[in-house]
Amino acid sequence: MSNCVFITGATSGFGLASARLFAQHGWKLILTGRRLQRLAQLADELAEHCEVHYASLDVRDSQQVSALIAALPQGFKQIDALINNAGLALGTDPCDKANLDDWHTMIDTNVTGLVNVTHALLPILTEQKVASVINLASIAANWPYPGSHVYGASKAFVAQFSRNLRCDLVGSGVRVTSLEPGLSESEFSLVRFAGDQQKYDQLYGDSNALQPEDIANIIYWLVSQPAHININSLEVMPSSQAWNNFNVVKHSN
Ligand code: NDP
Ligand code: 8X3
Repeated sequence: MSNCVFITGATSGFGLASARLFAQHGWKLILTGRRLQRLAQLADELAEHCEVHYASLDVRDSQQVSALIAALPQGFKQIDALINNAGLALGTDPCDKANLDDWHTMIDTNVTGLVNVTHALLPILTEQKVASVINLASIAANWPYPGSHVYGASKAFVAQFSRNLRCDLVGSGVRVTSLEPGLSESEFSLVRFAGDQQKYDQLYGDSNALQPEDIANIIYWLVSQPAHININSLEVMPSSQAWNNFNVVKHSN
């Protein structure tokens, strides 16, 4: 019987690349995201490799999450891996110029949404002999940078939530990983820059950023580890990225 993976945010970037990779390996896919048409196209593309179930889902809505899981069709009720990937950053302005609605949206999606999906799927995951939860945190969970404020803090939640889940799930067969990527080229920055293609091109041009396929490979590797191994956290940057100096502001009289 094939394994089954549940992916949030499968319409783009890491989630979409993971769907393609897991399909190549013959996994059953449960693909979710808000853009239903993209999910339908992806399901069409992958149907020759594997069985696919897809459904529109806004992770912020806990009732939608539980209704979707209660309505999973036969053959998709046993889930071996959850990729908690749906998430976003909005804006790069400093905290005193940031928009409060953007802060709420990031918290609602990256924190509440991830918690909603995890809580709803844990009863299924813990029924499996071996299962994996891969939570998409970020380098922003570990390292501060200007303009990261709520985004980075929401990802720090994801990283710590992952460790705390491990404490309760130890011995259950459910492994949990906080995956913490750095600069990666996807629609992520188009969303963050409110669709500004020029800013997007400036950020990624010649940067040799990580690609969604790189992250998908890492996710597949994590999930494929033998049952006795739990990778607690994995931080990954492109070789072209590193930390910068501490900032010192000098005041002259
Ligand atoms: P993309 O913007 O390409 O993909 C984000 C996905 O999240 C989309 O499929 C989107 O689907 C989904 N999503 C957003 N909001 C919701 C919501 N409310 N409900 C359901 N789905 C939602 O970004 P990436 O693939 O790059 O990012 C994936 C994850 O990785 C995010 O959590 C991000 O924070 C994290 N990350 C990204 C990095 C990067 O540099 N790109 C680096 C480190 C971490 P839809 O709009 O159809 O709902
Ligand atoms: C995305 C990586 O550095 O833009 O999580 O915060 S970063």
